Amino acid sequence: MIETVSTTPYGDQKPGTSGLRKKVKVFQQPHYAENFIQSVFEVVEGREGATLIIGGDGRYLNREVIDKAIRMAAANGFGRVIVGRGGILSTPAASHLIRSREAIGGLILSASHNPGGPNEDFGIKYNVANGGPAPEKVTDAILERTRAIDSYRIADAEAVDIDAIGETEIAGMTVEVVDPVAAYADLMQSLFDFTAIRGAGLTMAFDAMSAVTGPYATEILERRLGFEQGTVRNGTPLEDFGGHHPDPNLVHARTLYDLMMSADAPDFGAASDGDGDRNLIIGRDIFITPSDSLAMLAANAHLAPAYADGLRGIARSMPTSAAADRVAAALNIPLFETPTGWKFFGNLLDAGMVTICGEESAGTGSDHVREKDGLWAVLLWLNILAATGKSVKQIAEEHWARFGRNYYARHDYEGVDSAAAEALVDGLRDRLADLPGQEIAGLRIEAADEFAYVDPTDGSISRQQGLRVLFEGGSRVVFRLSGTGTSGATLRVYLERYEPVGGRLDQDTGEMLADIARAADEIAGITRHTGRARPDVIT
Ligand code: VG1
Ligand code: CO
Repeated sequence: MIETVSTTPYGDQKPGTSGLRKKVKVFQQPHYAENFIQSVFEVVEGREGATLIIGGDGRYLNREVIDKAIRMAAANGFGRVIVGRGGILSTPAASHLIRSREAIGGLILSASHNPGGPNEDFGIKYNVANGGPAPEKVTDAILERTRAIDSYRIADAEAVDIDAIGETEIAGMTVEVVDPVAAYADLMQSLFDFTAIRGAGLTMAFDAMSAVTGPYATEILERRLGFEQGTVRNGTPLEDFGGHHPDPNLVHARTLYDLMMSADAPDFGAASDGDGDRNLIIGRDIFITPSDSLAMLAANAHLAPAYADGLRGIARSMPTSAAADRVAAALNIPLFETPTGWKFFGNLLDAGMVTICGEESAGTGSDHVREKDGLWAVLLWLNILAATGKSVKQIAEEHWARFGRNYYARHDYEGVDSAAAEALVDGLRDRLADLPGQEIAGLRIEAADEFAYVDPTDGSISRQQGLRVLFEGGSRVVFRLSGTGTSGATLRVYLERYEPVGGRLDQDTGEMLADIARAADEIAGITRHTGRARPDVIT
């Protein structure tokens, strides 16, 4: 039986950089999740009889919302829901399932790298038929629906058993529970030379951070590639990620970092985030910044079977360093600069204009799916190590010797008062035009602007995507506010300094960026506006 339930709109359901993210308590308000899911379904044209993928990162509330989403899908006319067993699907695995099962879209339940548990974060993201995050015109339409919604539809049925593989019926719709790992692991095996990796005798440590990649990494790294048992650490997904932030950076993956800097370091260290789309790469005795990782992967991708014919182009988000630009120039392929968030890469990938994409926030991926993909990046690195016989450090040093080095760091100021953060950004926006020609902290400003993006495939325009200040010599600082936080504002300050070939290529990143950090504070008045003397997180 289908029920129509009356409801009233919530005013705070605007999807951010990557879906709707809120505190669990917010999602637990009456009809909160239902309102959003109904609003999503109403903008899905052609949903009658269509297939929908549903899965999440296993965090607190995952099962409850999946149960609602399945019953609502049945009441909204979908023909089939495919759900990962236990409600588990990593974000890249969900993207792959949408594509391979020709689904009309998918609901991914995750707040990614944000912590989980009853007092932490939850999220819902809708991906479209290409497997990628809904583009802005879709998220805008969803937002509009959330503001007008007065009822939602749900099947009044028993919860479906999502722990047993197989098919059941609910209110005329088929629910198919699938192994969340198998199809994804097969896809990875089709892209990379597993035999070479297996035979290379490499050792590694993978930190799954008690999040969704545990079962994927165990199957691929330990079972299919033969890395020794215990290679995957924190490999069981927990509802609260063991109380940690499942954010693979030098702060939250500190144990892995310390291991990789110690005498016991294996050849290769990596970690992924809550929903499996991010990656952290650390070689023995060397941390690779995500921006550098993108550039190094692009420069060496042809060593893996799937990319043997070369790349069509590279795309990176604007705040990501320009290291990849130099690789694109050397390969004589185009480089696209997009706003932050994976949704902007989808059109370029669909149009065949780029093969590899990346973001400074530890996201890298390719045209094999339409999401960033943590394990994919790990496997491409392993394939490159196996094919060259070189260490991570060698690959990095040779890369810098050939292309120069983009020293890079991001400084995050978290939980800042929203009004203060807005005032900082608005104040700086007003002064942008006056900055060129000024000298600040010994650096001469060459240009300053606010980034806007025109999508080359459909002409759609996205404005206000970050303030950037460029210094003479190729250094720069970028300021933007996070669109994934759930309390207050997070100010992100992206610092970059280019050292050309023959320059100082083996220096400490913090020291090389010190003057740019000082300039950033002077230009934007970070301390004055936020009251903070230093960032909360440096990645
Ligand atoms: C952050 C990152 C962005 C990434 C997004 C989603 O967004 O900066 O690069 O695409 O998170 O990643 P923001 O607006 O907070 O800066 V994930 O792993 O949360 O899906
Ligand atoms: Co993520």
